[in-house]
Amino acid sequence: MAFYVTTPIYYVNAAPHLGHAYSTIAADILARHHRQRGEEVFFLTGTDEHGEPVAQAAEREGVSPRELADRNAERFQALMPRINVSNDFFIRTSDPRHKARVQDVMQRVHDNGHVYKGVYEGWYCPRCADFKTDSELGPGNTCPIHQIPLEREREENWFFRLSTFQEPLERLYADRPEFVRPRSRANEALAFIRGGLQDVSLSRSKISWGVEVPWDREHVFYVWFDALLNYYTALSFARDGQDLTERFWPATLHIIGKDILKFHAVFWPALLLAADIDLPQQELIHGYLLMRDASGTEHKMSKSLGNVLDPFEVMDTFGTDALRYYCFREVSFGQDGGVSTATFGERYETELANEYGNLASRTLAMTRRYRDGVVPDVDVDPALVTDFEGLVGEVCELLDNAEVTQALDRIWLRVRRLNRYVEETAPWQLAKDGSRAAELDVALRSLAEGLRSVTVLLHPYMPETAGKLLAALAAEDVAMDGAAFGSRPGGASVGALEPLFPKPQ
Ligand code: ME8
Repeated sequence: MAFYVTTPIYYVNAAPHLGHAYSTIAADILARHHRQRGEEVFFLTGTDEHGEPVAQAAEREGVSPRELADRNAERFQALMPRINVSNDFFIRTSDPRHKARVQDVMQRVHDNGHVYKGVYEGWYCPRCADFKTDSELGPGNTCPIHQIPLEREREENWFFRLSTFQEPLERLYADRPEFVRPRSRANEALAFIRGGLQDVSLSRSKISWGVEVPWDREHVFYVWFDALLNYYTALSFARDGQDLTERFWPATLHIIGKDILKFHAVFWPALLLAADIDLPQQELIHGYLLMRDASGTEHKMSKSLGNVLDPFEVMDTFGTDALRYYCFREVSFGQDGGVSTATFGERYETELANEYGNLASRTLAMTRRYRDGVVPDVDVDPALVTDFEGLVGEVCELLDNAEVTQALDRIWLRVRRLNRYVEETAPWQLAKDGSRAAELDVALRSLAEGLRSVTVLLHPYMPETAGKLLAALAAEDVAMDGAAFGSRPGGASVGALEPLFPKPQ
């Protein structure tokens, strides 16, 4: 089985923020989960470096587009280990190997008869790098996303015959209702398609920062065509001397935010059809993280609004895993939802430090105190077996549907179950009564095994924490086929463990 997951490639016109971290961590959770299942995984992220958004930002900062791209691409590259994502490659669209491959594919689109020369006249938002139809304009000919007045553009361009793909795209959505998820987003894309597709500009002649059109060197490709193709081109050069296209194309899953639905759900499949390339299996459209201010009002996260929850600050103080956990626990993946330092603090303390961290430290401490650090080699408690029954299957099924939050919620129910089990069995009472040694054995063994099982399942969400805890439990294997409660024998010697989620200094 091959699992190929991608994130959007991020514009290098600004520094990375929480929104970028969010999409990338989501992809990482799925990549790690599929590796646990023994699948062959390829996980791609990277930067989108051409086009007006970057050229204009460079001009504002008085540097060349390449300088700006290099500077910010480095920051995005540095983000990846910082948020502990396990991407297999980082693509930069300024890479000459990407450019060459884009030219090959686009030449094919041209030779297949999907391209013609025409004149574009209309509204263009340089921040979106998007041509707006009249129905997409805000009041006073503004961009509804960036709230800036739009420029009227007139230019001779190469056009892509998007209009001829109306019927094939409608058929795609009818035949493959799961192509875009959630369903509400598929419906949105379909409504756009049914509204009538107009041909789109494929090139620009006013800017030179881009991939040259091979049949007309005065033009560069419109940045979105160059950008979308990254998902395909990367496979041809991500590994020196190897072409991974055969093995991993079509992609299993593109993860994107709702802002770029139209490009992925309309342009991208049309472009692939035009180039005779297989379509990806699925696109998962997630919502927006919004900033909740002190009054409880939610705002779009935006650099210009200055209300961005700084992921670096959170990670410096509380650790990377706490951020990873919080984002997917607090906001149901797929929906929009508010994040704030206040709700972060609450979840850190009650869920991570108390429910999970304390469960871990108590279990290990009691095993050391009452059984010299050896997990008793007895059967686990049948009561817990029932409560854990089917959990691994449920988590796999939910994550097959990219239900990242729901899967986490199911796991967390068991974390809470284990906490109740500590209270119910009260091992410190059993330890006082020699005649109840067998009961104490079962309780300690069940707690250690329960903790191991939930931690294997939590590994994709909190890889660093899971690593530490599983090492202390002397059970480092995170393979999914050993994740089920009761599937590993007792008898391990447990080690020491520093508090997993300490109070911040
Ligand atoms: O659009 N909440 O790049 P971009 C959640 N280069 N996710 C968010 C977010 C938020 N508040 N803000 C941003 C581009 N994102 C193009 C993509 S792909 C071929 C080219 C995430 O830097 C989300 O995934 O503007 C969104 O789609 C993406 O960042 C946009 O990143």
